[in-house]
Amino acid sequence: MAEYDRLLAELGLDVPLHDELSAATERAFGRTAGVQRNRPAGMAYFDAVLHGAHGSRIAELAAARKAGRKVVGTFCIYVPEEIALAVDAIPIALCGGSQFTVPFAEKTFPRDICPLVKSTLGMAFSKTCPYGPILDYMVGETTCDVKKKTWEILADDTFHVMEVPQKKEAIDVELWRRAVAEFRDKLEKLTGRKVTRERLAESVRLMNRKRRSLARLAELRRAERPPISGLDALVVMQGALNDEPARFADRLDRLNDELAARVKQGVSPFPKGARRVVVSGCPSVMGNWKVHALVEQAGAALVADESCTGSRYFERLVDETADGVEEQLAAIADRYLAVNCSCFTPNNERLDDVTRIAREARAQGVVQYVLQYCHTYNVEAIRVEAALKAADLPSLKIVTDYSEEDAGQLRTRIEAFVEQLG
Ligand code: BJ8
Repeated sequence: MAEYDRLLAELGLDVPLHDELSAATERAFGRTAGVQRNRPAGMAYFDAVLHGAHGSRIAELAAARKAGRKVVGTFCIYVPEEIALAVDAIPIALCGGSQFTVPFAEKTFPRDICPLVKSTLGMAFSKTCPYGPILDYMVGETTCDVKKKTWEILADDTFHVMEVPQKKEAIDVELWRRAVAEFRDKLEKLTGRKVTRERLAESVRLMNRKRRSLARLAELRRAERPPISGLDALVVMQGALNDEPARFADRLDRLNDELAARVKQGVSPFPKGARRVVVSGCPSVMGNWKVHALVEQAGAALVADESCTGSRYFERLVDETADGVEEQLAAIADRYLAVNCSCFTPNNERLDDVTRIAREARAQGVVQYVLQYCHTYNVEAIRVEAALKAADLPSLKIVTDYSEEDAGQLRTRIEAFVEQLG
């Protein structure tokens, strides 16, 4: 990281504090993903994406800006990346997964809000986020209450808030389509470029290609002897939110080929007969490997993720046959509205997704992962548990933050859960 210290200092970061953040992240990685044995060789690239997120990727984005491209920060997978790419902007996810920066947010923000938001804000407040200084624009959304209210504090004329509806009725579809068209208008103004039919078709194909590669990874994880751990699959997913999409898809295709060969050879990081578990709920963004590690350290094989760092990001493609910008934008809007986030009501489709995904992966149980103070996933867990019970699938709800304080207690609960899976 030291090779990028000069760049980070030029960006106005507190470099010594940033070094402490990097060391804390390395320690978290070292006791989770880093300690695994028998990792696929292709993971080296995705480890490098993680380790380069505050170094090589920043240098790359800074160079792109110099060449005239705009960098657009996002906080939710509801923001359509295709539109940013169609005006040659670079969308980048900004959510924080490190406990290290949480106390910096707690100096001004309430302690009893979700750790993902606190970690993200804390990075900005402590001057350890290299993305803030290189962003041209930020895009929030009206999903959960904590995000909506946070945007009011951060918002200025380089910050746009997309209106994400609360329901999925005809009136909401109409509202969302208008929000997507408005987002297009904002980005055209920002970049001085027009969203054309050709550019949009190209970015739709690119993002669909990336989604197909991620879907293939999900399929490979369903093998009787999964060729990759759930922790490593999470590292890949976290990279998906940061890396350049075409390069990412290329490297993922190579990893998938390696995994397919491992399936044929029966090579797996798990012993035969390991219990199969799905994690469902809140996203686990870069820096956060806590629950995935605990589940696999308890001897289970994590075979799928129903989350925004899992199936919600890559399932369902944008219709590539839509013709003409307005029709293409509607196809994009429709694909994104099919993401089943707990901020929607009712959200029956997510109940179907969780049970379907668990069945497809032949899971024996589901761990519901709820970030502390995330009320929508926490309350929705009651319905998810009932739906899973009706499908004969046991589940365990974990409510936790990014700290290690409850790790011992969680370990005991997760081990007991895994043991009883038959
Ligand atoms: S589409 S899950 S990325 S909103 S964990 S900040 S919901 S209190 S991250 Fe999300 Fe978009 Fe939905 Fe996905 Fe709020 Fe919950 Fe915190 Fe969350």
